[in-house]
Amino acid sequence: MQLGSGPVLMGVINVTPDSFSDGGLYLDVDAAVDHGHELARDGAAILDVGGESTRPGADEVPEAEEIERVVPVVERLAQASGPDAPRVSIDTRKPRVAEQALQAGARIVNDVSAFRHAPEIAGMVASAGAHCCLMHMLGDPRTMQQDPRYDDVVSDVKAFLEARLAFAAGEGVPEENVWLDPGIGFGKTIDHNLELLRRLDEIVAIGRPVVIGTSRKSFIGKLTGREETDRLPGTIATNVIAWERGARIFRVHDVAALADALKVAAATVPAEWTTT
Ligand code: HH2
Repeated sequence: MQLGSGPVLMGVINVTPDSFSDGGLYLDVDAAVDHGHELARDGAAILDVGGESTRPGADEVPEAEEIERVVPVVERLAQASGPDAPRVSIDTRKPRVAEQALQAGARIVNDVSAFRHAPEIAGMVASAGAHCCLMHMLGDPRTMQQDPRYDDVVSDVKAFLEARLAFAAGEGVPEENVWLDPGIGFGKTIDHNLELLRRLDEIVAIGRPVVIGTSRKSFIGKLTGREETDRLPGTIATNVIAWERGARIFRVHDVAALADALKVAAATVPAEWTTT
């Protein structure tokens, strides 16, 4: 997928009953597909479909249930054609979900475990000629917010992402098909999240496109005192800063607002480096 030099919006479609900010809204296939079309009209180049919440403390969803939730949605969203049709991404850690979503037309696997949960997904991505997003997470969603500690959060996350990039490449995924994500909120305190945003250029220096996901997250709630759906101003601030620090792909719920904000940010501070 050619990224070009501007910001790329990845719209979130949670086909779950329990996601932290929109759980239950898009559990029905038609509602999820309609929402995907709306996000695409608002400017999303990527639609990220997920069937398991990764909020702190969330329980795992059985593989068969996750497949039932997401595959019909992926299939319908992937039918859109034409040069401006959005690419569908599958947000999963599970091999059969990834496999069936790729068969149904997903072109990106967004794995919050960076292929640690199921290393065989790397080979599936390689054979499908798909892209992947590899994200940093300390532990797993059940335990990740229990006293997370790092020597230096940015250096530790950077070393992890370099190692996972090397793993993916070793399994046959071309490096140019790998995107990296520091995993804001995944086993991190407020200070860890802020430090990662402040020093995001160090993660960008790995040389792969960086995905950033701050949308509506709890550190914004803690800083502003706002509930999940009132965190748009904080979401905009963090994404604009991430753009200025070199992030290229922005995983957000509120695509229309972020498209405007990032358009203005990119006109003010153009990307310093481009990669595909
Ligand atoms: N955040 C969430 C889920 N998937 N993937 C990437 N690459 N980066 C992220 O920051 C990221 C992600 C959590 O947000 P959401 O999907 O809205 O919530 P939930 O996990 O409760 O469904």
